[in-house]
Amino acid sequence: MSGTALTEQVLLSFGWAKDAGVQVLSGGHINDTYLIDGRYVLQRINHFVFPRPQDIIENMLGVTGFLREKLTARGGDPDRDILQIIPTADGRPVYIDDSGNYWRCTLHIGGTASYETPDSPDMLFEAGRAFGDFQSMLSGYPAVTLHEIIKDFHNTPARVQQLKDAIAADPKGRAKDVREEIGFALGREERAGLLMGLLNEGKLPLRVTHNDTKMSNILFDENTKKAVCVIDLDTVMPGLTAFDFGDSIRAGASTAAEDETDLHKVNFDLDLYRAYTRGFLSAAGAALTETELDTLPDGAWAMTFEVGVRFLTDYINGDVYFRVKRPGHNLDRARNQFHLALQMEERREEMGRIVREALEG
Ligand code: GN1
Ligand code: MG
Repeated sequence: MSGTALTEQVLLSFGWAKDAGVQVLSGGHINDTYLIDGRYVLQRINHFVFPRPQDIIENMLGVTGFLREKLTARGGDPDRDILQIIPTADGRPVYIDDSGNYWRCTLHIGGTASYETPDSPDMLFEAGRAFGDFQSMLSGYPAVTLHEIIKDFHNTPARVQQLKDAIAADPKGRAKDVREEIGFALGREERAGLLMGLLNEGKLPLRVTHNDTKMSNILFDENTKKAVCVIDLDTVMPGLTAFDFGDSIRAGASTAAEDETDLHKVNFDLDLYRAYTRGFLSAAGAALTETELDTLPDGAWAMTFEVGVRFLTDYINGDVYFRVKRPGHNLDRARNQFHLALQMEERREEMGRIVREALEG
């Protein structure tokens, strides 16, 4: 998706000067993000991906307000520990420009940094603790009041169906070049249906989840390397614990970035997995059911496989969803994630054992 130029009108609407300092931040694959005067994070919400940006704002206001109270009550620093929406000069939570773009601003949290991959197992422990804490703090939030931001976001079988639709349409004639990857994906349909099956049978509870729990969605204190704040609340909505746990593992327990093309460098690291699992369960373990605990490793596999399916689908569709920086970028990402998913299949038993060991402390 190409960016939409940040106009003077947008800057003025938030009460900033026309010549405010604008720095482009390019971490995410979806929204356009800018740092203004080193103090504010301004984002244009991608309304191709998020057809109802207003719903994101409403979810975010509800959830951040709730978390602020919780954090304040336990003596935290709500200006640092949770995102804060900065309203426009006329007091609205979002600015809608003449072309219908939604612009949202949050306070930049100084002295922090985000990381694609962890520096150490301790950092992964911290990430686990932060996302576990996020989820357990929100366990009292009325999930039914949240909008479902993207329908079937982590419904893996629905994602496989979208791949099949892309193969059938094949708008760029690319399907013939990726037979092996397609075979990998379609050969795993049964496994892909496990979590949604348990949800539908009432064996897994629906919770308030973050749904994009990669490492880079946590801000760490630059000095202490402690997790400070969970960011990117765009996809907070009802979901499964296994989604949040799993997405972190896919992104954090790999020894390489998700678009690394040298697959020898892409390894599922059990020490990193253990560190995250310990952190996550230290904060959320007591609240989880036996079935949730049993299926955490399946969540790791499902999120890895699923995003691989989504990257492959987008490659076949002509790169219309995820931002790409080079030809074949989405295909590289898909291969990388499938490689990782395969390693998780081979280590499924050990992954389960580590969950149990982590619970024992
Ligand atoms: C997208 O934009 P970003 O980087 O926060 C995507 C996630 C994927 C992720 C893969 C709304 O997240 O689901 O896991 O890329 N977000 C959306 O890096 O589709
Ligand atoms: Mg995101």
